[in-house]
Amino acid sequence: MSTTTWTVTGMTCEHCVASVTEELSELPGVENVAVTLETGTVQVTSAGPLSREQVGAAVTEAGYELA
Ligand SMILES: [Cu+2]
Repeated sequence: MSTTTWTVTGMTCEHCVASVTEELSELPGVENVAVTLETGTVQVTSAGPLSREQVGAAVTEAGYELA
């Protein structure tokens, strides 16, 4: 199990949180996604480590950017 905290720029409301959570949840092995809107951070727990490219692509897909 691997847990990594990423910083995402551009999230402003619960809709943003839902979009990012949905896209990140689709990555292989992801078991939990916890977004903290106040700090713009996303904690992703997955079966194995995820690359910055994978996470970045999912965040971009949602319409935001990895810091
Ligand atoms: Cu929003």
